[in-house]
Amino acid sequence: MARNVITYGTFDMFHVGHLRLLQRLRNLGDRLIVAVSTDEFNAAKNKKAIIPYEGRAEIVGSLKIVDQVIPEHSWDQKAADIKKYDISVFGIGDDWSGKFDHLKVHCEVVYLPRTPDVSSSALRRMARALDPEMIERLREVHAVLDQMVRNFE
Ligand code: C2G
Repeated sequence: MARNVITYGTFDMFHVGHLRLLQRLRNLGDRLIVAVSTDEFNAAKNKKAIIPYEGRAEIVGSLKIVDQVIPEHSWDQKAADIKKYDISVFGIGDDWSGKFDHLKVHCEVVYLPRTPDVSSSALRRMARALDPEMIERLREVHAVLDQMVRNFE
């Protein structure tokens, strides 16, 4: 019987932390299903991804270690997904440690160590800082501060 593994996430600005997690999860079974958070669900998570759902799903789905991508619409779909896709293992990073123990009645639940020093939120901050409009605004602020200093001299 195939051991199907499932995980859930936003996977914005796909990076090596996401990749290593998916690789470790894939090695726990024969098939890996990834539920990618929709943009609407991200709003419920108070997350604003830089990359829209379609792009995030396409990137995750392009990985040879990922057998199927489904949308994650809500917090409450996991139990139904586990039944629908005949899941043996639910896995996620240990920033969620303990949060999904209620799924243990349906399947194994594993929390895997996150990859340190990389995060989508840091990449989002960098992307925003490099945004040309932001740089223009910073230039204007700098000019005003410069003028203020000159006024005091
Ligand atoms: N991750 C990781 N190492 C990092 C960053 C992320 O192992 N440096 C893992 C997270 O622990 C998570 C997965 O990569 O298991 C996806 O991370 P996010 O996109 O931040 O997922 P999140 O927004 O936490 O969504 O219902 C569950 C939620 O949808 C999880």
